[in-house]
Amino acid sequence: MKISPLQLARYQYEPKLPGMLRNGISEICVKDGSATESVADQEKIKALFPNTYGKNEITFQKGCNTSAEKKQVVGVILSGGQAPGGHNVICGLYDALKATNADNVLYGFKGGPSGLLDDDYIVFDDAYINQYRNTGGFDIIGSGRTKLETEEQFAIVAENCKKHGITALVIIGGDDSNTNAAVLAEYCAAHNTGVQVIGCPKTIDGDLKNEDIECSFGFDTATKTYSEIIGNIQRDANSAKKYWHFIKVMGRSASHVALECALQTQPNICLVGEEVAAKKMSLAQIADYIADSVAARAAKGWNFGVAIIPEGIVEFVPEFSVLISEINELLAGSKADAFNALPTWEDKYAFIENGLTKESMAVFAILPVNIQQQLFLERDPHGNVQVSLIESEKLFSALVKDNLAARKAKGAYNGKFNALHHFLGYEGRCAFPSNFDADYCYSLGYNAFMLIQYGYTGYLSKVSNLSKPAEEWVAGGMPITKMMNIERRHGADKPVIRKALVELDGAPFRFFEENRAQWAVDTAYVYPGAIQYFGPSEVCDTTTRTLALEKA
Ligand code: FBP
Repeated sequence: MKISPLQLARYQYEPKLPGMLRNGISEICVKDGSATESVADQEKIKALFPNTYGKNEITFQKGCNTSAEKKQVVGVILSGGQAPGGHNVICGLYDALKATNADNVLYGFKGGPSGLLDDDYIVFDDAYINQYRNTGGFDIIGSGRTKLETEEQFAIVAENCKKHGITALVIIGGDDSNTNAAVLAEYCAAHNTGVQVIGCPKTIDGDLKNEDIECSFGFDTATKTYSEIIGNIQRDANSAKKYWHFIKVMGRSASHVALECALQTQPNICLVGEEVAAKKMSLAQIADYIADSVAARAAKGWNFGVAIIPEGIVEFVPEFSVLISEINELLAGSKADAFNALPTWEDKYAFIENGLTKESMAVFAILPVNIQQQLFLERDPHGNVQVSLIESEKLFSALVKDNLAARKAKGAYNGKFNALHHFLGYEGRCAFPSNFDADYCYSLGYNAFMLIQYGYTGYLSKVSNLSKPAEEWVAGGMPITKMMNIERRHGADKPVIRKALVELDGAPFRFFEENRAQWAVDTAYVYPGAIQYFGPSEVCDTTTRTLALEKA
């Protein structure tokens, strides 16, 4: 296999651990913190997790290692979408495990949670691990989105662990995967399987965070990668001065990625789904807001600009989410077959017109035809519209175009509007991890092993104080149940980790809000450039604006 010079150079990078984990395994001990409560619904969560609820938070510190000496056999999986740094979590876990006892063994289950069910695995050794140090991607063992949530599945997992003598599992995933890790931990404790379960917080979306988990890994690298491209596009726009670029960025639900990219690049427009929902903005109002910027810039002779659109935006537009539920209802069960059998789009349109309420039909009618058709093309396994596949960047540019045409007809606008569209998603998920993500992930993995070694289960590997240099980071663990509440999912009450949405009274959004009016009309672009791996610390090691503002 041919290896790029950068990959070779990255093999030599030594990820930085928190100071307290640097003294060698024999000098890491536990400092007990206080007992925890779930963020809400305490009684219900406690009843559902009788064996793992309410445990103490812990931190590690320098001191004599008092953990039991026993051979450890550990399994690990990657779960969900790729996020830069996943390989380093496994490398950190492996290094801590081997440093503790050379006879310890690490199994990697392939293809995500399904690997645990199918008993599809590899056993890591130095040669294999070394090929993946400080690299992007999840290809070390692959990932998948199978959900581990039923008792039958847990029994299979326990059986497979028993077969290999595995006494601990590390689940590297987002909010859903860590919710399932907590349920699995409870199952294992209740059934005396002898298997500990530890989670690690992953997702580029940045929506697995709270007062304890300052950020999920991958968010730093992904947003830097997108911001580099957005900056490049801004510079092109400012050079050619003839296009408006509508750039959709990933983030299935929350708008953290869009907001962080806006903080890094200062575009003319950035929509934030959480604000749209809070203000109950309609599609027409959003289009009007963007068109105001286009018109103001056109008045200065600038017929160019950049707008960032979060992937999950449409679900935050109240009238659009009502439309989606009505469409889901309209095509429920066998009705979808009747719809699909209709020969022409005109016939289908009449069917839709007949089935939607007057209000939803009014929303549907203003959508460009390609978006209307997208709403009826792609369905998920439950038969629902796949909102993330809607080309919202094209939707909003089309609505803005109509809005500007109406202004032109009234003599209120005299500019040009040529739009180009981009979707930045997969480009960022497997980038070489930034130094921050390389260090953070390695520390999460290393720390996960320390939690295992000290016998914890149902805990999330926690590394905090992240806006400071790695030397000052704080390593420890937090019971996953602390992050849980009860939510309605698929018609039933479920204990889940609460998803972190953008807080409109939080410092990152407030900073954006204070500046965006100026960014909308001026050309205040910032060009972050590519992620740098070697060079001065302020260029290579600084993390996100979101974290800096939150911790300022
Ligand atoms: P996770 O929540 O699993 O980390 O995945 C997030 C994400 O990258 C979203 O931003 C995006 O909507 C989605 O995955 C895409 O999923 P897929 O890889 O299945 O196409």
